[in-house]
Parts: sequence; structure tokens; C-alpha cells
Amino acid sequence: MEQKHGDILSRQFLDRIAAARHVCVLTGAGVSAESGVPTFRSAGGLWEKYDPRELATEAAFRADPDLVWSWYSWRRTLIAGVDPNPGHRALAEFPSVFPRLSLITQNVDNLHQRAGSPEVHELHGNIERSRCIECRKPYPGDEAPRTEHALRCGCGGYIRPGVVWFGETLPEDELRFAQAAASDCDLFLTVGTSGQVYPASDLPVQARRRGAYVVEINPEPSAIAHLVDERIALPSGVALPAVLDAARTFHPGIFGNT
Ligand code: BJW
Ligand code: ZN
Repeated sequence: MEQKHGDILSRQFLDRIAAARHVCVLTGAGVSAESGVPTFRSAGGLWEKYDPRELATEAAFRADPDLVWSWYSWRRTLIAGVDPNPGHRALAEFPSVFPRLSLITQNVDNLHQRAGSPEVHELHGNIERSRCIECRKPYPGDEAPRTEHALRCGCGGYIRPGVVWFGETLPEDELRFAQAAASDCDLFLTVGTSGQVYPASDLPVQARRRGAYVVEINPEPSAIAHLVDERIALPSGVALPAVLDAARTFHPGIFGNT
């Protein structure tokens, strides 16, 4: 059952929600955990069976394209079989209750979009996009084929997933947007991320340095937990609906919410 915001959010956080003009949210794998998508590093996570350095690098793909491609095919099938959870759905309502929202995700799973978030900034790409590793030509279609074997482009190069691997730079426009939003916002929520992967892990730190109030929503402390203003040690599927509930109370007139 949805908990009312007064039960789980601190007075200080409620005051920040009431005053917020620009809210910036950074999500990680934990926001999709309650949908049944395994996280990367938690117990039972995706990489308990595989070492990330073995799979999420260009060198690994070049060394064994079938292994890496089939791992992504398996994940695409898994993601296609799950639904957005109350955390995704609450975030999709944030644009109608806060004057301004910037939603930034490290996830590649499309669950924010499927929940109805109108504008999602993807720092690590998207699992359904693919391109040639040599000529970079996009692989056509909205969904990548879920084959066991890696596919080839007309040029002879392998088709790779359109995600960002270790050692690769993030999409320039999305990173620029994220950094600008982190610098400009007055409330920053870091949700379901272990804070171990740079440069996303730097965004909450940057936001706080620029004066934003930074709240971590994660049942476990992240690597940057000591740098935030407040932690909410709850699943995002519980905490985010409570934030939405509070925002509806404090910003009732702006967008016609009650
Ligand atoms: C819940 C929950 C619930 C559970 N509710 N919460 C040394 C050598 C080489 C590179 C580096 C180096 N030192 C630093 C670097 C840079 C490197 C990096 O940071 N490495 C670190 C690991 C050390 N970064 C990069 O390489 C980036 N590029 C870059 O920096 O370019 C410049 C550069 C170039 C060359 C050299 C150096 C710099 C690129 C990073 C790309 C990351 N890619 C991946 C894979 C994407 C594709 C795919 O999906 O396969 O992105 S890695 C993986 O980690 C994925 C995720 O987006 C990312 C972050 O993980 P996330 O989301 O935090 O998940 P988890 O599992 O870690 O945490 C889940 C959390 O949820 C936990 O805290 C749980 O408690 C919580 N939770 N249930 C709320 N219900
Ligand atoms: Zn090609």
C-alpha cells in the first residue's frame, strides 16, 4: 500500500520539495530492481556470473562478439518481459507537479519511457539501439534482434549494442545536459545507483557544490552516501510515490493538481 509522505519523509526534505523550482533526478539500476531487472553489482546482480570488465568493454566484444551480443540478447528478452514499477510511474508524474524536472538515467532499459516520462536523458545509451562497430552506421529498426550470434553490417563489421562501455565517452549532448541540470537545480535526487561509475557519480557531488539539496534514495548506502544531505533507506518504489504525494500537496495550484 502506498505510504503517505508524512510517514517517511523528513520535515527538512518536505520543505525542500515545497520550495523546489528545478528538480534533477539521476537514476540507476536500482530503480528497475522492483520490476525484476537485476542490478549490476548487488547480491544476485547481473555481474555475479560475469565480470563487467569481461563483457562491458569494446575489447571484450572484439574478442568474443557472440558472447557479449548473446548477453545483451538475454537482457533484452528479460526487459521485454517486465513492466515499469511504482517508482518509474511516480517519476513520470513529476513534470506535472514540479515547475521543472530534469530526468537523467544511467539505465538502458527504456522503463522510464514505458512508464510515460516525456523526456529522459540517457547517459549510457539504450539497449534497443545498435550500430556497426566499424562504420558506426545505425542498425535499422526500433528493436535490436535477440539473436545468439552477433550480426554483421554490410561493411563486414560487427553490429554492437548502442550502449556506453567502460573507457568510452558518454554522449556529449546528454552529458552536457546532465552537468548543466546538476549545476542549476535546487533539489537533486540520486536514486538506485551505487555511485561507483564516473562521470554519473560526480553529478550529485557537483549539484551539492552548487547549492542543491541532495537526497539519496537507496536501501543501501552508495559510494557517495557520505557526500549527500540526506539518505532515504527505502526502495524507490516506496520512496518516489511518497515524494510525488508530497509534491502534489505543496504545488497544487501550478498545474491544476489537487
Ligand atoms: C535499489 C533498489 C531499490 C537495489 N530501490 N535502490 C580506471 C580505468 C578505466 C576507466 C576508469 C578508471 N577509473 C575510472 C574510470 C572511468 C569509468 C569508471 O567509472 N569506472 C569505475 C568502475 C572505476 N567510467 C567510464 O569508463 C565511463 N566513461 C568515461 O569516464 O569516459 C572518459 C574516460 C575514458 C577513458 C578512460 C577514463 C575516462 C563510461 C562508463 C560506462 C558504464 N557502462 C555501464 C554498462 C552500460 C551498458 C550495459 O547496461 O550493459 O553502465 S557499467 C554499469 O554501471 C552500467 C550502469 O549504468 C552503471 C552504473 O551502475 P548502477 O546503475 O549504479 O547499478 P549498480 O548495480 O552498481 O547499483 C544498483 C544500486 O541500486 C545499489 O546501490 C543498490 O543498493 C540499489 N538498489 N534495489 C532503490 N528497490
Ligand atoms: Zn558497417
